[in-house]
Amino acid sequence: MSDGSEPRDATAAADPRAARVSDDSEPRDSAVAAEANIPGIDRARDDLGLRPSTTTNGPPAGASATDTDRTSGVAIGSAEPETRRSRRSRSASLTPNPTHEDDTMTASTEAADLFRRATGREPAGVWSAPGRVNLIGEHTDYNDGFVLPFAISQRTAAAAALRDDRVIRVTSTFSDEAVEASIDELESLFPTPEGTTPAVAEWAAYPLGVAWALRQAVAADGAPSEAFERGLDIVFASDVPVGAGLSSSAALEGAAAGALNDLWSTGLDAKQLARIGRRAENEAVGAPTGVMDQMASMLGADDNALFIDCRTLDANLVPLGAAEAGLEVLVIDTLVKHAHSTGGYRDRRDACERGAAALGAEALRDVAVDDLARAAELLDDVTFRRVRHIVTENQRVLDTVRTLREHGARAIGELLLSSHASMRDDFEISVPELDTAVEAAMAAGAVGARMTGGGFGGAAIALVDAAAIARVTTAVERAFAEAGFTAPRIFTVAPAAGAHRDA
Ligand code: GAF
Repeated sequence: MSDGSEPRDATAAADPRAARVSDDSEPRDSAVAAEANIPGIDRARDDLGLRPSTTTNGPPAGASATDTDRTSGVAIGSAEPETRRSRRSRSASLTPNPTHEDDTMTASTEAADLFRRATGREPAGVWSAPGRVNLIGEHTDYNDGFVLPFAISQRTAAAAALRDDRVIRVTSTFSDEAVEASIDELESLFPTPEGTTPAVAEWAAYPLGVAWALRQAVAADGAPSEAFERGLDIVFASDVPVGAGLSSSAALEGAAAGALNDLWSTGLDAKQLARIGRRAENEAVGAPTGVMDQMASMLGADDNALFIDCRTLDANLVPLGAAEAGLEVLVIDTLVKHAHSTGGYRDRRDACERGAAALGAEALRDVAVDDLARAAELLDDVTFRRVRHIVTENQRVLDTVRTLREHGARAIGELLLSSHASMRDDFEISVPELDTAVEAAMAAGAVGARMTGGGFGGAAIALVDAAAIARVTTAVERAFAEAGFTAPRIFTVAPAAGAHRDA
């Protein structure tokens, strides 16, 4: 819930973009885009031979797992739905437990264990989805641009089973309250009106929002199964840090989507579930994000980054090759919390839309580096710098994909650094802690470093020689101490598998 841990900015109340955000969750037809005046950036993308891909579309989440249990629903508690908004149910007396109780526990085993304690029965299955690190391509996703994230091993798990009634009851290790809503109430709970907070506890707006968006997506074709009319108990546990820029929100959405898709037998594929997760985040939680995080969480794969064209949703695996190059990816979590439902993220999105409109472009994806001279004449200074970040960042993503393929991970350091400078100076989404992390890591010998994620806090990444991890870690810790910052949390990550059914 990197986006949901803090109250939303009331100053965004008048933002008229709710409908547009919803529209954006539908990818545009790549054939249409290709016919219309293919700008240079699209030719560059094509030169990489990266479209379209069918290889990463993915099976329905959990397709390889055993059959869904449709018989285990046992009514628990009174579970009578209330009639108006805010369905915080009685306290489940469960202590928040952000870390696993012992070393052998994973988010998956912890969710299953908590499910048994909360419901007194066995879960029908456990589904999990990872957080992500974005290697490069920041704020380009909602500009129809390019991104290169990878899924990480930290995951959120959902242990779930159908119920005999129509109540969806969600419980988690990050809240001591279970939240429940009837299937029939979802339409009155969502979408969350612009400028207001969700009608349910914000963490619960993610899974209940996914249930709402998923039902909207499939209901047009009629109920796909008898199970679709049944409620569920879903219990979440997670080891994705919240507010660290590692997309705990997409992990929560992905775990919920996997469980609901299997137990309701809706048969959606990974990309469809990614779009449903994004819709939940945009319209149920109220964070105007792009689709990168959900795509990375659903489609990530071991050892690979995922090159995504956010206009078409074409996605191609790109080997990161860090280990082959003797490198590791270090995450430096500044512990400065951010929330994308608050003003800064919306403000950047507004500026991008303003810039695209002034330049007569459908989206900034359609503006090329060569167009920047004209943009400088047309736009005010701030809008121009926002535009320049997006335009150059799109190019950097393409350059990074090419460089990884042709020269390996050790050669992308300069691109990471340029990306950070662009976010610091042009997009202005860095904070002193992130700049200190990048500078200290580089001074201690990192190959490259940049902030990752939406900015205004969260984490930086550094590409570091495996043998230099301790040195760089110590140098960053020392720099934080000297600056009087809270000590950061530093750990390594590697590309890991996307969402799947665990049990
Ligand atoms: C957050 C959002 F959720 C993404 O959609 C993306 O815009 C990112 O910030 C910035 O690249 O993670």
